[in-house]
Amino acid sequence: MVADWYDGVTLATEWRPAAEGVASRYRLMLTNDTGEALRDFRLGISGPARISDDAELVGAKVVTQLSNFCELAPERGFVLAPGARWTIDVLKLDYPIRHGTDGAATGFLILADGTTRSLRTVPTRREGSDAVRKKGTAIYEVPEHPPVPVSIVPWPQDVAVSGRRTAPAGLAPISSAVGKSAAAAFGKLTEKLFPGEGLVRPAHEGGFPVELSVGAGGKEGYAIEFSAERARIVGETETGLLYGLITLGQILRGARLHLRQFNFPTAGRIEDRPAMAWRGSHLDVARRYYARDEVERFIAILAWNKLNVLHWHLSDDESWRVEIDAYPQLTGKGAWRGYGMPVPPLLGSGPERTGGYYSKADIRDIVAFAGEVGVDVVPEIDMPGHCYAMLQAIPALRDPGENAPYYSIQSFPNNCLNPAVEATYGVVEAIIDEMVELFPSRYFHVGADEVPEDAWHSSPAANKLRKELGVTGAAPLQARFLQRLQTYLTSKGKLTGAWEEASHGGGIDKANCYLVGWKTQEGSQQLAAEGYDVVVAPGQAYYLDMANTEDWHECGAAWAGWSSPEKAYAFEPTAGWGDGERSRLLGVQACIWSEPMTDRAVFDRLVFPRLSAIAETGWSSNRDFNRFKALVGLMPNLYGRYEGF
Ligand code: TNX
Repeated sequence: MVADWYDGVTLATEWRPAAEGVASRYRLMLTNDTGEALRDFRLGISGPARISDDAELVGAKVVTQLSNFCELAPERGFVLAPGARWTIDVLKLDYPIRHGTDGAATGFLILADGTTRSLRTVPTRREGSDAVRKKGTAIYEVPEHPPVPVSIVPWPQDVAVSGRRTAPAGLAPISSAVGKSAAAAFGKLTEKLFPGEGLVRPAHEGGFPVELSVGAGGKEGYAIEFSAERARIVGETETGLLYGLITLGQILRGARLHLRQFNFPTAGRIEDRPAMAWRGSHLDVARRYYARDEVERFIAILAWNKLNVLHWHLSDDESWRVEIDAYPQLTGKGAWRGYGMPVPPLLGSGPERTGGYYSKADIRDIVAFAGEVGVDVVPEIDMPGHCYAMLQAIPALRDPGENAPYYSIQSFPNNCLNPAVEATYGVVEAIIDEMVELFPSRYFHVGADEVPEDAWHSSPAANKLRKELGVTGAAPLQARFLQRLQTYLTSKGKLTGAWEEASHGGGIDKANCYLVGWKTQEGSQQLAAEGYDVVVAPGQAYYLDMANTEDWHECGAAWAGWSSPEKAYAFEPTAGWGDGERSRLLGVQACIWSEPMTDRAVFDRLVFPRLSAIAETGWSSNRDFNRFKALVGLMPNLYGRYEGF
């Protein structure tokens, strides 16, 4: 009989930080309350913290390890008696645990016959602290006396409104040929974001008439004129008109939900246009899979923040997420993780097969919806680094002569496409061919980040190429690889996007690319000085996987520090840049890396309201945190999880 393992066996983990004279210690405790003795088993864990194979362990030994997946075995013949506890002390981790979400999120038993049993795994505790992990978006209460009469995020360029009327029940956009798609897009947006609120309603249900008309405004600008009986939005494009409707929708929600604090104006004007052209958010769907519905709601949230780019991180070491007809194994093997599978459980995924991918039909729908709401979807296939899942799916792309490992920063062995293996180009070009059919964006992002310095060091093919080129190390080979990809993408009419490391080892053609600066603000400035078009997204301020504060009980990562909403808001993307450098700025972007998002409430805590803080930097020429704080509580989050719920 199989005991009720899930309830009966518990994995608890505890972190003791290093202090004077005391080394750090990561302790794993497995308790058996099944009433049966457990024997012949091993423990599997996954969660961001990594136990390296050279870690000093007391109470267990490492059987296998891959990045943050680890299989631990007790001594031979070990029996965990009913009521007993097995304690494992790990005395060396690759990096200290700074927040609870760094610890093991999933534990499971591996039995002698190779089958697995999930365990109850309790959140990692810090020794001496019983603080409960914070989850859900922090609450931003609307103050009794907000500093502005209308609720709009990001704040417009010029607000000169007056008068006050009871908030109308809903908006009734009146579109002729003009504004038809803006009105339809606004309907879809409000349905997704605020179902049941009836923000759009026809005249016979009391909808407030909103005329949509053509006029100057630029690509995304608009003006709204208020009168007691109607509002008129003037825009040059459907996106401008949609942005006008969004502004009006925000004003309406504020006035309706907080009638004492906010107004619905009866006179005056709002004039608005964005400060920056590129206002993006990156979303890593490789570390964690987000279903189509989640991605679409996320896109709707971007639009509600007047963000206009989704940088969609579709592949990484941990998975491959795009259906490619020519290589079905990419998703067949690469989209899934599980015990005994080509990609093991990672980052808290359990022993069971989990994952998913976007079919071509899904992608077409997502991209079409994004287009309707003014969001350009820039796909990213991360190459040549971060390719463990891809190489597990297509092992023929490895150099068969390569006989020694190198490790990525996340500790994946030999995870880079090899620039000296000619077959690589055929595969990558076939992938690009299929993807350019799906993504109409002018841009295609090819990754280029975090290739280890010693990548391909034991590959005879790579060493031969190095010799021919008279170069050493990985960077020049990576640059060559990227240059070939860029030439191919250019032939397809695409501009190449990449992370900042694409500038290393000789770089790529500056005329047909943009780079995302992620390490530091000065690094972005340097790229601009070198003549690259730049999107600024430094880890210290714009990485929404970093925790909101230093506190243990805040969720999130810590390698780039922490960033409160206020800090993200206050960040000046081009502080200290000269005019020439500024002319290279495309804009700003939030980066949502998913390693810590073991739980959707963690997502809501990490992403909101910082996403809106970055949106306001991208849009507004007039920033004020006090105003932002008073208004941002009205902005939607992805899962409806708020602190305390
Ligand atoms: C660095 S930023 C990475 C990602 C990680 C991220 C976590 C970048 C281009 N590479 O692979 O997910 O840090 O913050």
